Amino acid sequence: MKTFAFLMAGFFFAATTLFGGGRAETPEAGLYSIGVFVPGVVEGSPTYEMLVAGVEQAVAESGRAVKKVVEGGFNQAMWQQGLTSMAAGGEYDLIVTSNPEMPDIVEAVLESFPSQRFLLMDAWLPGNPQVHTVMFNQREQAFLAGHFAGLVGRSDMVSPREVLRAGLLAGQEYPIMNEVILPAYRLGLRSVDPDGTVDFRVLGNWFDAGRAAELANSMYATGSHIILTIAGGGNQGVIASARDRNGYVLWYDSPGLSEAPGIVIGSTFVAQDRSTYERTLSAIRGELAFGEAEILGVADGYVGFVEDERLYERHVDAEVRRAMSRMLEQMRSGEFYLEMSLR
Ligand code: RBF
Repeated sequence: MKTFAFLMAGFFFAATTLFGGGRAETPEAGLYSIGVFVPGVVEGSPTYEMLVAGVEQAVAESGRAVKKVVEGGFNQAMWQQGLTSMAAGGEYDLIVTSNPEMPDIVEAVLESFPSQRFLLMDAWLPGNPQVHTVMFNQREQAFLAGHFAGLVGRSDMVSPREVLRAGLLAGQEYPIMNEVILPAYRLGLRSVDPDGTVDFRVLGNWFDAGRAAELANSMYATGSHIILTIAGGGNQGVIASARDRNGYVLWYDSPGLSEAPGIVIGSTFVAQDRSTYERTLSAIRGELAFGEAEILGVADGYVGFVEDERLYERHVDAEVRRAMSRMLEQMRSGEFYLEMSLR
């Protein structure tokens, strides 16, 4: 048996040498090659910063992978072309990307390059044998944000008000935003004040901090005590407005309290960095289950609310923190669960 294996190895060696079927003998030969396609730009977008960090960590730990990051820019009409040229080059064992619109684009690219493999974060595409997707339970995440907005609105941290009003600024409208994040944020707010309303505004892009500040000014002026901002680089405009208007800000995807201490007073998070790291490392090791679509939530430890930070203790009333802890505990234990249903 040993002899047979040895002979076979010898044959393949000869075959690749003679017929040139093997890869070129560059110093990188044998390394697992990863392309990261960022639909937007990395800087200022929490989910994309975590995406790149996760891949970097997996590459470093594996010791046998390389990665290249390609920024697709803000013109969404160009994304399919950008991703197609990455697949066409044939140099990537895996392409990693992230956002809920990517499945459609990836399926289109796969029609031309059916052997390309993809890891899609913050996305949902079950049953495609070339693709593994990871979606976070944004219903739970946005509910936590809304619940916190409600608790703050009923605390001594703001002037008393009859009916609560909380802002939500989105970079753009998309199904997960309109059908999951917005309603769940409202549900969370109404778990504290059944009459509470959400002032939902759309920036129209993921970068215009000046316009974001104008929208935030208007939201604070019309009674919102806090704004949940999911607007990429626009988030900085909301912080600037909050500083001027004495308002509060809620951060969404990455722990954000240090973005503006005392102004960003609450932050949900998704472990996009950790989950990207784990899945990328599995892919490098040949262990990732392609064809599978995961949904990760609070009970799994991949969605949460930042509690363990000095800034949180310093700037948020103890009563609010206690109520928030109780809610989180119920969600972690599975006693309270919000389903993330998807098309
Ligand atoms: N989030 C960002 O922080 N920056 C972006 O540039 C960005 N671009 C997006 C583009 C599209 C088409 C969609 C659907 C979402 C985008 N998001 C962006 C939102 C992000 O993927 C995620 O849904 C939110 O961060 C909420 O978790």
